[in-house]
Amino acid sequence: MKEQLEKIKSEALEKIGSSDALDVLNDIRVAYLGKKGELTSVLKSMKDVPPEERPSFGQMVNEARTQIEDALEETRQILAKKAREEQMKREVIDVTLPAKKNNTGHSHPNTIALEEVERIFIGMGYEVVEGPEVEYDEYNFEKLNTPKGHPARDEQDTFYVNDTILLRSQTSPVQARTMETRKPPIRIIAPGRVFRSDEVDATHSPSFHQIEGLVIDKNITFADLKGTLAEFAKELFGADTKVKFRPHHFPFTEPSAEVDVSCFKCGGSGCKGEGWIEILGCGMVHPHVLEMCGIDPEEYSGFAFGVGLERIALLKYEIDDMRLLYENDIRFLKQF
Ligand code: 2NL
Repeated sequence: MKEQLEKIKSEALEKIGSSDALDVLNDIRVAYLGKKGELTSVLKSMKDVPPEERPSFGQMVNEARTQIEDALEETRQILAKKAREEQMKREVIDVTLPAKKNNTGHSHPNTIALEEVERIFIGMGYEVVEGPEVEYDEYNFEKLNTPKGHPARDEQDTFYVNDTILLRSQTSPVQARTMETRKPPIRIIAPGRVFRSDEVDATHSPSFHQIEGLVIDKNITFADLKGTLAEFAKELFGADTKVKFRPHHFPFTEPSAEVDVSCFKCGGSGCKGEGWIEILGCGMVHPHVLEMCGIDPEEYSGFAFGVGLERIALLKYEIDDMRLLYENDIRFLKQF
């Protein structure tokens, strides 16, 4: 037994002495001192030792255990120090290297234009309201005086989920919902994504963005509409900008108009066009629309307008193809 103990001890010490890594050292600890370790099994066979020799044998086992433990600890410290030194060498930081470039990204031209339009109308006391992109036919068309079979449905043709649900072709349903749920005075703009069944080209996309505005109060007249949009055009395109109202037709407004601004490049004196650029559509909210949205047309009147966000962005930043706005090429986007 004693010889076996000596053998185990010297074997353990030798292995500890030649171990070169912390995990190897740990394996040695388990192999000798662990629950099923060699030294432990020697203790378990104590019953085979004659009773009178047991105390001295027990003491020997304990001494061997202490020696092995001390050797393990000593080697562990040496190896840990070595590992730390190697790690320090590997992780040297060269403080003289140039800093990594920080790519912070950039606002999209649509976003810049939207924030500009919002800033202008918020300055005039408007509130920004949003609503769902998936809408009921009822809110997108019916309540806006465009019943099934109305010719205006053709140019506003969109994508249908089923007979009653569609992707909104304008943000007017947001205004219809607002009229239904709030009492006038109402002064809101409703920006957001809209959809049309259009082929992609330089000026069309099946998904684009609109900003519509709505004002409802007592005694609102066409003069309020003209003054508001003239002010909007001046703020957006410069103080010298003039506006021209051309009679038009929309199902949801009466009378209706399209608005041109004097070309901010040639000042209205004639550029490659006639010096006027169309920017939006507008009109006095149709009494029937007011009625269908729960507002008494005898008591209240109002105006509404709709502008294409992409159209504003293309004009303002002199971009000649709408598709550039959707390609997400950072070399293009960071120019604005
Ligand atoms: C355009 C210009 C327009 C409206 C949108 C509107 C909304 C309600 C009531 C009345 Cl809830 N009108 N919006 C009015 C005039 C023009 O958009 O070119 N649209 C096709």
